[in-house]
Amino acid sequence: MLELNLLRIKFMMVRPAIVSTLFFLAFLGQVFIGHAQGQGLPDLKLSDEARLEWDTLELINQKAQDTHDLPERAALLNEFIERSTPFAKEHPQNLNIWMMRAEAALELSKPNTGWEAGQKLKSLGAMKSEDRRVRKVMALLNYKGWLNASQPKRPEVSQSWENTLGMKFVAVGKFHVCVWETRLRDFKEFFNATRYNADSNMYSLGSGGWKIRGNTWRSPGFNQTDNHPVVGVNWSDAMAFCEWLTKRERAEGLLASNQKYRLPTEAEWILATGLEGEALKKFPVIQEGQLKSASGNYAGVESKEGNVPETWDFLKNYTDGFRETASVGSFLPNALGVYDLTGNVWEWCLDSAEKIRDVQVRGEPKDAPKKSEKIMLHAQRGGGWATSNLGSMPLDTRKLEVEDARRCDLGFRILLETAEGGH
Ligand SMILES: [Ca+2]
Repeated sequence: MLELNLLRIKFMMVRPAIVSTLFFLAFLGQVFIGHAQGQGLPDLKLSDEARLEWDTLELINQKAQDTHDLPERAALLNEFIERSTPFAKEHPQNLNIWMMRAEAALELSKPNTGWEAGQKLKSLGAMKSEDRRVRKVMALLNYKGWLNASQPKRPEVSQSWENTLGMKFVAVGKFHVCVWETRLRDFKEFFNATRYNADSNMYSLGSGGWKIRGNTWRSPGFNQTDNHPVVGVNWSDAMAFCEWLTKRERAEGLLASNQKYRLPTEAEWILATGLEGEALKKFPVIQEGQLKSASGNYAGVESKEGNVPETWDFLKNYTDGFRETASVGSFLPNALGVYDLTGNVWEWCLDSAEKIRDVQVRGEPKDAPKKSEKIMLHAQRGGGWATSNLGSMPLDTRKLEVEDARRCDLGFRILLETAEGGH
């Protein structure tokens, strides 16, 4: 009996501790759940309509957090940013909305949205907050350089520019040209955002020569890192990439309405070489039938070790060390700071040319008269890793091909155009 009483006394003594522990755990749970749902931060009283809109926005955001499908997540976060814009404008004192916009902007790499959210969060005292989530967001905005006092700049004439994909551009006259060929990482961003299908009819090299082997830009028949140039994309794929990127950066307010990405014309491509006239014929330097060393990534001796036919033609006295593509910028840039205009991958240009070709009428015997048809060709410049013909290397040479051609030595470079007018 005494023992039982003692136990009871002990229990009486520890009971307050148990109760307070339970309260504490419940409190932690609230905080945790609150954070997981994007809440847990001070909020202002909202009208019924605004509350409903807030719940809807939170639902979209939560759906984004719940999905593991990256393009779907990006689409939902984009939808969240778009839909929350009027709410944020009407409730500028609402810390929650700016936190969620900042987080979405960080994930989607949207500097303008991130900059705006950062400014609002600062004015709402976020710099002094002890909340870990707020501190983390502020640190990330700071790390990205989005907390600076001035708004992110648009590309300006004669100044270099880096876009939201981290593609670097130099100013050449009135336009900006990308210093690199479009990288695999850039095209992946496009694919992830749009699920654009560029998968069919790609010609790749193998022991039987150039054939359609079911390879794609993701898997061109050799290894590529994210910094290698994308290959196996046709003219329309390149144009679609430019259109997507223009739309994305205009929506961000980074491009003016008169600025857009596109393929360079051949004339613009030549301007990017920094050379003109006869000088174009003399570059890359070929002396006594041999290519000067370190001229670029062409089909040197190393290319023979790749997946190529036995009769593979290669440059017997040239070795550049890259069996297939080289990561962009592996060779020295030209005087304007542009890389790989000689070699690595052929680059699509905007220019087109019509051609009449004779085709056999289906079902007719081989010696029957052929039918003439008009086809549209597009220009390519620069030579590639599979090029061994010295005649097609000089900067003034062009190659014409149908727009749906996809090859494992063919990619593209983009430029940013600024037309007259606009705002
Ligand atoms: Ca090579």
